[in-house]
This record gives sequence, C-alpha cells and structure tokens, in this order.
Amino acid sequence: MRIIGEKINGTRQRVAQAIEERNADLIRDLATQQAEAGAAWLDVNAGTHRSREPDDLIWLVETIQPVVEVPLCLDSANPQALAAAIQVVERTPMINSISGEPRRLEGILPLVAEHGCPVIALAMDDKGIPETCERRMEVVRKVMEAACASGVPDGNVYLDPLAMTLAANTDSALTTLDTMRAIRREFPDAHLTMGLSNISFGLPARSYINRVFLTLALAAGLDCAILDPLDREMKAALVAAELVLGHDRHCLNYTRAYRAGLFNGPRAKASHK
Ligand code: THG
Repeated sequence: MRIIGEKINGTRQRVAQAIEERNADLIRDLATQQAEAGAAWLDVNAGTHRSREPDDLIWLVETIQPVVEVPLCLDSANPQALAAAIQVVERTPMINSISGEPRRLEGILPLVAEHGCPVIALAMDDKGIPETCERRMEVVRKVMEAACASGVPDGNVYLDPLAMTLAANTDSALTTLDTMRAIRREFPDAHLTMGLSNISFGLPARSYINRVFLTLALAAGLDCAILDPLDREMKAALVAAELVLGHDRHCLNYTRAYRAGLFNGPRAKASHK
C-alpha cells in the first residue's frame, strides 16, 4: 500500500493562507512531516483561484522540492496549471487527475504521455459521477482506451472509483467497493487509489468510518490511498488490515509498527475528518 500525503491542499484554510502569504515554512513543515511518516508522494493542490493557480502551483513545487526526496502528486483539473508545474518539477510527478471529461483527456493525457508520469483517473465524466458500478465502469473503459491510445501503459494509471458521502446515499460505499472489484478483474495491471475521507462527509466521528472503509477497500484491492500520513489511528488500521489480508510476510511490518509505538503512545489528535 502506498500513501499519497494529502495535507498540502489549498482548500484547507491554513494552507490557503500560507499560499497567499507565501509562507514557505508552513508548507515545508507539512512536506517533511509527511515524507518522514512514509508518504510515497505528496499531493500538491493550490486551491481554487483559477487565474492564480499556475503561479501558486509553481510556488508550491519550488518551495517543497528542496526539502524532500519524495515525488509530488500535482492535484489540479487545469491543464495549464499542470503544464506550468511540470516545467519546474525535478522528479517525475504523479498527475491528479484525468477523467472521462474530454477537456481533461485532451489537455492532460499528452502531458502524462510525454513525461512518463503515473496518473490518477477518476471514474467520472462531464455528466458527473455515475450512480451505478456499471456506468462508472463505462467511464473507466473509455479513459483506459484513451490512455492506451496515447501510449500510457495500464501500470501507470491509478484508477479512482470515487467515494461519495454515506450521508447522502447509504449504498455509496458498496458501489465504490463493487467498482474496485470490477476494475481489478478487467484491468489487473492498473492501480487503485482513492481519497478516503469523502465517504464520511457530514457525519459525526468520521475517523471510525474512514478506518473501516479503508479496511474494506484494501480487501477490494486498493493499493494506494490519498490520506493524512500523520493520522496514527489510520496508520494502525492500515498495518493491521495488511497483516490480516496476507500482505505482511512474517508479520514484519506489524511487529515493527508495534515496537515503534504505533498502537499506543501519544494519540493522534482525534481527527473527525
Ligand atoms: N481523489 C483524488 N484526489 C483528491 C481527492 C479524491 N484530492 C483532494 C481530496 N480528494 C483528497 N485530499 C484531501 C485533503 C485534505 C483533506 C481531505 C482530503 C482534509 N479535510 C479535513 C476536512 O474536510 O474536515 C480538514 C480540512 C482542514 O484541515 O482545513 O484535511 O478523492 N484523486
């Protein structure tokens, strides 16, 4: 399981303010903390100010990459912002994301192919997020065809089946898990990733829901997740689930995490995300 650290996101108030004030220290702290906690990529999202997004994303990349070795995951729907950021990035980044929307396929896939980037592909298109597993798979097939036609190998695609809040539809997690299993069957070489916390939006005690959902998603084949690597309770759930699912030979990671104090020690601040 590989983790994309989610904390450098301009939709978070503290991060938006740091971007606005060009507060490099705050951003660099978030970068080093997440890298030390084992993130394989750091998600970098400059927020929603469309006209400023290219400049803000470039500033974030140039601020972060001198202090960490891990590659970045450039999180934007805007082809211009992604193209600008790719010019200043030193290590091949992941691109977050394409989808079935023609504008994103046409604007972003050529960049992905040219730079050999891993890319996240959302199971949605210009009509939104399909209600059913079958219709999400139609979008997935279309995106995989487009990726293949552009010369992007399946192994560089991280499919995101998308999780909607249970508060609006209590079948939402089931649809997402079914979509994951269908993707695993049809595209065995592609990866599966997801932002977990959407599943609990609007509900109390979100961290419990998020942890159970992570566990079920791992059983359905999730091999990469966008989450807060500093959330110890999430990490503990992850390590235990991987052991139970037979992904931890000789229980090495589990016992190592135990010895490092992951299951006791100071608790993560109760995170109700
Ligand atoms: N799929 C893909 N990319 C994504 C998402 C996804 N990128 C953005 C998002 N979803 C995942 N990233 C985050 C980043 C931060 C938080 C949640 C998801 C977060 N939220 C808290 C909350 O909502 O309460 C706290 C906000 C704050 O601290 O201000 O921290 O699904 N491909």
